[in-house]
Amino acid sequence: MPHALRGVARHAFETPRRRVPRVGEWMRLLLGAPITCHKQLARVECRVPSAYREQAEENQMSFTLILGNKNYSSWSMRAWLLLRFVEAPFDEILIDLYTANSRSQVRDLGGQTGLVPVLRDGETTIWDTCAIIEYLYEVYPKIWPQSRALRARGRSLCGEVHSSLQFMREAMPVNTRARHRTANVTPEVIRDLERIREIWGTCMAENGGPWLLGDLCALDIMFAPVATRFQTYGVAVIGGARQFYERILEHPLVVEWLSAGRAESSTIEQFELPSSM
Ligand SMILES: N[C@@H](CCC(=O)N[C@@H](CS)C(=O)NCC(=O)O)C(=O)O
Repeated sequence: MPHALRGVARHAFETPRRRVPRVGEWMRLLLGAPITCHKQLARVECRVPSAYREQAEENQMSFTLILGNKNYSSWSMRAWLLLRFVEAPFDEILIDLYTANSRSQVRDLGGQTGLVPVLRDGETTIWDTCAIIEYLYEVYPKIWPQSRALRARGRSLCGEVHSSLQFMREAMPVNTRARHRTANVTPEVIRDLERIREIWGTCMAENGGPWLLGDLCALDIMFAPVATRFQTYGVAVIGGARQFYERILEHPLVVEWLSAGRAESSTIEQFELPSSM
Protein backbone atom coordinates (compact mmCIF):
# COMPACT_ATOMS: atom_id res chain seq x y z
CA MET A 1 0.00 0.00 0.00
CA PRO A 2 1.43 3.42 -0.89
CA HIS A 3 2.67 5.32 2.15
CA ALA A 4 0.11 8.02 1.38
CA LEU A 5 -2.70 5.74 2.43
CA ARG A 6 -2.58 6.54 6.07
CA GLY A 7 -5.58 4.62 7.16
CA VAL A 8 -8.28 2.41 5.86
CA ALA A 9 -11.44 1.85 7.82
CA ARG A 10 -14.55 -0.07 7.06
CA HIS A 11 -17.93 1.19 8.08
CA ALA A 12 -20.56 -1.48 8.15
CA PHE A 13 -23.99 -1.02 9.61
CA GLU A 14 -26.46 -3.46 11.01
CA THR A 15 -29.42 -1.34 10.01
CA PRO A 16 -31.07 -2.37 6.76
CA ARG A 17 -30.47 -0.22 3.71
CA ARG A 18 -33.23 2.32 3.11
CA ARG A 19 -35.70 1.59 0.44
CA VAL A 20 -34.63 2.28 -3.11
CA PRO A 21 -36.71 4.77 -5.11
CA ARG A 22 -40.13 3.75 -6.31
CA VAL A 23 -40.54 3.15 -10.01
CA GLY A 24 -41.96 6.64 -10.53
CA GLU A 25 -38.91 8.18 -8.88
CA TRP A 26 -36.60 6.15 -11.09
CA MET A 27 -38.50 7.34 -14.11
CA ARG A 28 -38.01 10.96 -13.12
CA LEU A 29 -34.33 10.36 -12.38
CA LEU A 30 -33.66 8.58 -15.61
CA LEU A 31 -35.69 10.68 -17.94
CA GLY A 32 -35.69 14.00 -16.13
CA ALA A 33 -39.37 14.76 -16.74
CA PRO A 34 -42.81 13.40 -15.97
CA ILE A 35 -43.61 10.51 -18.26
CA THR A 36 -46.57 10.70 -20.59
CA CYS A 37 -45.71 8.00 -23.12
CA HIS A 38 -46.99 4.64 -21.87
CA LYS A 39 -44.89 2.64 -24.27
CA GLN A 40 -41.73 4.29 -23.01
CA LEU A 41 -42.93 3.91 -19.42
CA ALA A 42 -43.40 0.18 -19.75
CA ARG A 43 -39.96 -0.30 -21.27
CA VAL A 44 -38.10 1.66 -18.63
CA GLU A 45 -40.10 0.20 -15.76
CA CYS A 46 -39.21 -3.33 -16.74
CA ARG A 47 -35.57 -2.84 -17.49
CA VAL A 48 -33.60 -0.24 -15.59
CA PRO A 49 -35.19 0.12 -12.17
CA SER A 50 -35.08 -3.58 -11.42
CA ALA A 51 -31.38 -3.71 -12.24
CA TYR A 52 -30.67 -0.91 -9.77
CA ARG A 53 -33.00 -2.32 -7.21
CA GLU A 54 -31.30 -5.68 -7.28
CA GLN A 55 -27.92 -4.05 -6.94
CA ALA A 56 -28.99 -2.00 -3.95
CA GLU A 57 -30.98 -4.72 -2.25
CA GLU A 58 -28.24 -7.27 -2.49
CA ASN A 59 -25.90 -4.68 -1.01
CA GLN A 60 -23.41 -5.24 -3.80
CA MET A 61 -22.25 -1.65 -3.92
CA SER A 62 -18.72 -1.34 -2.75
CA PHE A 63 -17.87 2.24 -1.95
CA THR A 64 -14.42 3.62 -1.31
CA LEU A 65 -14.06 7.25 -0.24
CA ILE A 66 -10.75 8.98 -0.87
CA LEU A 67 -10.52 11.90 1.46
CA GLY A 68 -8.13 14.42 2.97
CA ASN A 69 -7.10 15.47 6.47
CA LYS A 70 -10.26 15.42 8.54
CA ASN A 71 -9.33 18.54 10.47
CA TYR A 72 -8.92 20.63 7.34
CA SER A 73 -10.86 19.19 4.42
CA SER A 74 -14.33 20.65 4.13
CA TRP A 75 -15.27 18.81 0.96
CA SER A 76 -14.13 15.49 2.43
CA MET A 77 -16.30 16.15 5.46
CA ARG A 78 -19.36 16.55 3.26
CA ALA A 79 -18.87 13.32 1.32
CA TRP A 80 -18.11 11.37 4.48
CA LEU A 81 -21.18 12.74 6.28
CA LEU A 82 -23.31 11.94 3.28
CA LEU A 83 -22.21 8.30 3.14
CA ARG A 84 -22.71 7.89 6.86
CA PHE A 85 -26.08 9.65 6.73
CA VAL A 86 -27.38 7.14 4.17
CA GLU A 87 -25.73 4.31 6.08
CA ALA A 88 -23.74 3.11 3.10
CA PRO A 89 -20.83 0.84 4.00
CA PHE A 90 -17.55 2.24 2.71
CA ASP A 91 -13.79 2.05 2.98
CA GLU A 92 -11.73 5.18 3.56
CA ILE A 93 -8.41 6.08 2.01
CA LEU A 94 -6.84 9.12 3.65
CA ILE A 95 -4.46 11.38 1.75
CA ASP A 96 -2.29 14.02 3.38
CA LEU A 97 -3.27 17.15 1.46
CA TYR A 98 -1.00 19.96 0.30
CA THR A 99 2.16 17.87 0.11
CA ALA A 100 4.26 17.76 -3.06
CA ASN A 101 2.55 14.65 -4.32
CA SER A 102 -0.95 14.75 -2.78
CA ARG A 103 -2.65 15.46 -6.09
CA SER A 104 -0.79 12.76 -7.96
CA GLN A 105 -1.76 10.28 -5.25
CA VAL A 106 -5.39 11.22 -5.70
CA ARG A 107 -5.07 10.99 -9.48
CA ASP A 108 -3.51 7.54 -9.16
CA LEU A 109 -6.62 6.53 -7.26
CA GLY A 110 -8.91 7.77 -10.04
CA GLY A 111 -9.67 11.36 -9.01
CA GLN A 112 -9.06 13.20 -12.25
CA THR A 113 -8.60 16.65 -10.68
CA GLY A 114 -6.24 15.46 -7.95
CA LEU A 115 -8.65 16.91 -5.39
CA VAL A 116 -10.67 15.14 -2.74
CA PRO A 117 -13.19 13.76 -2.11
CA VAL A 118 -13.33 10.98 -4.65
CA LEU A 119 -15.97 8.29 -4.42
CA ARG A 120 -15.35 4.95 -6.03
CA ASP A 121 -18.19 2.53 -6.55
CA GLY A 122 -16.69 -0.53 -8.19
CA GLU A 123 -15.54 0.65 -11.61
CA THR A 124 -17.25 4.04 -11.32
CA THR A 125 -15.32 7.05 -10.00
CA ILE A 126 -16.90 10.38 -9.02
CA TRP A 127 -14.63 13.31 -8.12
CA ASP A 128 -16.85 16.21 -7.29
CA THR A 129 -19.00 16.66 -4.21
CA CYS A 130 -22.16 17.76 -6.03
CA ALA A 131 -21.80 14.84 -8.42
CA ILE A 132 -21.34 12.53 -5.43
CA ILE A 133 -24.55 13.88 -3.88
CA GLU A 134 -26.50 13.22 -7.06
CA TYR A 135 -24.91 9.81 -7.65
CA LEU A 136 -25.89 8.67 -4.17
CA TYR A 137 -29.34 10.25 -4.43
CA GLU A 138 -30.17 7.86 -7.25
CA VAL A 139 -30.04 5.01 -4.75
CA TYR A 140 -30.62 6.80 -1.44
CA PRO A 141 -33.63 9.12 -1.84
CA LYS A 142 -33.38 10.49 1.71
CA ILE A 143 -30.54 12.67 0.42
CA TRP A 144 -33.09 15.17 -0.91
CA PRO A 145 -36.63 16.08 0.20
CA GLN A 146 -39.51 14.38 -1.55
CA SER A 147 -40.92 17.70 -2.71
CA ARG A 148 -39.58 18.67 -6.12
CA ALA A 149 -39.71 22.36 -5.19
CA LEU A 150 -37.68 21.75 -2.03
CA ARG A 151 -35.18 19.66 -3.98
CA ALA A 152 -34.77 22.54 -6.39
CA ARG A 153 -34.23 24.92 -3.47
CA GLY A 154 -31.70 22.54 -1.92
CA ARG A 155 -29.80 22.14 -5.16
CA SER A 156 -29.74 25.88 -5.77
CA LEU A 157 -28.31 26.50 -2.32
CA CYS A 158 -25.80 23.66 -2.61
CA GLY A 159 -24.73 25.15 -5.92
CA GLU A 160 -24.24 28.46 -4.19
CA VAL A 161 -21.98 26.92 -1.54
CA HIS A 162 -20.08 25.09 -4.26
CA SER A 163 -19.53 27.98 -6.64
CA SER A 164 -19.88 31.13 -4.51
CA LEU A 165 -18.99 32.26 -0.99
CA GLN A 166 -15.38 32.18 -2.14
CA PHE A 167 -14.34 35.22 -0.05
CA MET A 168 -15.40 33.50 3.14
CA ARG A 169 -13.84 30.24 2.00
CA GLU A 170 -10.48 31.85 1.32
CA ALA A 171 -10.41 34.08 4.41
CA MET A 172 -11.58 31.37 6.81
CA PRO A 173 -10.03 28.02 5.97
CA VAL A 174 -11.56 25.03 7.71
CA ASN A 175 -9.60 24.09 10.81
CA THR A 176 -12.19 22.27 12.88
CA ARG A 177 -10.19 21.83 16.09
CA ALA A 178 -9.04 25.46 16.27
CA ARG A 179 -10.85 28.22 18.17
CA HIS A 180 -10.46 31.98 18.50
CA ARG A 181 -8.67 32.34 15.18
CA THR A 182 -8.47 35.70 13.44
CA ALA A 183 -9.44 36.00 9.80
CA ASN A 184 -9.02 38.96 7.49
CA VAL A 185 -12.67 40.02 7.39
CA THR A 186 -13.05 42.19 4.30
CA PRO A 187 -16.38 43.67 3.16
CA GLU A 188 -16.64 40.79 0.69
CA VAL A 189 -16.23 38.26 3.50
CA ILE A 190 -18.88 40.08 5.52
CA ARG A 191 -21.23 39.84 2.54
CA ASP A 192 -20.66 36.09 2.33
CA LEU A 193 -21.26 35.66 6.06
CA GLU A 194 -24.46 37.68 5.86
CA ARG A 195 -25.66 35.56 2.98
CA ILE A 196 -25.02 32.36 4.93
CA ARG A 197 -26.90 33.68 7.95
CA GLU A 198 -29.72 34.74 5.67
CA ILE A 199 -29.95 31.26 4.11
CA TRP A 200 -29.95 29.52 7.47
CA GLY A 201 -32.49 31.91 9.01
CA THR A 202 -34.83 31.91 6.02
CA CYS A 203 -34.78 28.14 5.54
CA MET A 204 -35.44 27.48 9.22
CA ALA A 205 -38.33 29.96 9.26
CA GLU A 206 -39.89 28.87 5.96
CA ASN A 207 -39.60 25.12 6.39
CA GLY A 208 -40.22 24.91 10.13
CA GLY A 209 -37.07 22.93 10.98
CA PRO A 210 -35.69 20.91 12.52
CA TRP A 211 -33.30 21.17 9.56
CA LEU A 212 -32.98 23.63 6.70
CA LEU A 213 -35.48 21.93 4.41
CA GLY A 214 -37.39 20.03 7.11
CA ASP A 215 -35.73 16.62 7.48
CA LEU A 216 -31.95 16.32 7.45
CA CYS A 217 -30.69 16.27 3.86
CA ALA A 218 -27.72 17.08 1.65
CA LEU A 219 -28.18 20.80 2.18
CA ASP A 220 -27.57 20.57 5.92
CA ILE A 221 -24.50 18.46 5.23
CA MET A 222 -23.29 21.04 2.72
CA PHE A 223 -23.34 23.67 5.43
CA ALA A 224 -21.74 21.54 8.17
CA PRO A 225 -18.15 22.65 7.41
CA VAL A 226 -19.38 26.24 7.16
CA ALA A 227 -20.68 25.93 10.72
CA THR A 228 -17.24 24.74 11.85
CA ARG A 229 -15.74 27.88 10.27
CA PHE A 230 -18.14 30.02 12.30
CA GLN A 231 -16.91 28.18 15.39
CA THR A 232 -13.23 28.51 14.54
CA TYR A 233 -13.39 32.22 13.74
CA GLY A 234 -16.07 33.17 16.29
CA VAL A 235 -18.61 34.39 13.75
CA ALA A 236 -21.75 35.68 15.47
CA VAL A 237 -25.02 34.03 14.56
CA ILE A 238 -28.46 34.56 16.10
CA GLY A 239 -32.09 33.46 15.89
CA GLY A 240 -33.18 30.63 13.61
CA ALA A 241 -29.77 30.65 11.96
CA ARG A 242 -28.19 29.97 15.33
CA GLN A 243 -30.55 27.07 15.92
CA PHE A 244 -29.32 25.44 12.76
CA TYR A 245 -25.68 26.27 13.57
CA GLU A 246 -25.88 24.64 17.00
CA ARG A 247 -27.92 21.70 15.80
CA ILE A 248 -25.59 20.73 12.99
CA LEU A 249 -22.49 20.95 15.20
CA GLU A 250 -24.21 18.70 17.73
CA HIS A 251 -25.28 16.08 15.20
CA PRO A 252 -23.67 12.74 16.21
CA LEU A 253 -22.05 12.24 12.80
CA VAL A 254 -20.58 15.72 12.84
CA VAL A 255 -19.35 15.14 16.40
CA GLU A 256 -17.71 11.91 15.22
CA TRP A 257 -16.00 13.64 12.30
CA LEU A 258 -14.77 16.50 14.50
CA SER A 259 -13.37 14.08 17.00
CA ALA A 260 -11.48 12.26 14.23
CA GLY A 261 -10.07 15.64 13.15
CA ARG A 262 -8.90 16.38 16.70
CA ALA A 263 -7.15 13.01 16.81
CA GLU A 264 -5.05 13.75 13.71
CA SER A 265 -1.45 14.80 14.25
CA SER A 266 -0.88 16.44 10.86
CA THR A 267 -0.72 20.22 10.59
CA ILE A 268 -1.19 22.28 7.43
CA GLU A 269 0.54 25.58 8.18
CA GLN A 270 -1.30 27.66 5.60
CA PHE A 271 -4.59 26.92 7.35
CA GLU A 272 -3.35 27.81 10.81
CA LEU A 273 -4.39 31.44 11.11
CA PRO A 274 -3.26 33.50 14.12
CA SER A 275 -5.04 33.15 17.42
CA SER A 276 -6.95 36.15 18.73
CA MET A 277 -6.22 35.22 22.35
N1 LIG B 1 -15.10 20.97 -6.53
C1 LIG B 1 -14.49 20.02 -5.66
C2 LIG B 1 -13.58 20.73 -4.68
C3 LIG B 1 -12.64 19.79 -4.01
C4 LIG B 1 -11.55 20.50 -3.23
O1 LIG B 1 -11.25 21.68 -3.44
N2 LIG B 1 -10.92 19.73 -2.32
C5 LIG B 1 -9.82 20.23 -1.53
C6 LIG B 1 -9.93 19.73 -0.09
S1 LIG B 1 -11.27 20.41 0.81
C7 LIG B 1 -8.51 19.63 -2.04
O2 LIG B 1 -8.50 18.53 -2.53
N3 LIG B 1 -7.41 20.35 -1.89
C8 LIG B 1 -6.12 19.84 -2.20
C9 LIG B 1 -5.39 20.63 -3.23
O3 LIG B 1 -5.85 21.70 -3.65
O4 LIG B 1 -4.30 20.18 -3.61
C10 LIG B 1 -15.58 19.22 -4.97
O5 LIG B 1 -16.69 19.70 -4.92
O6 LIG B 1 -15.37 18.11 -4.51
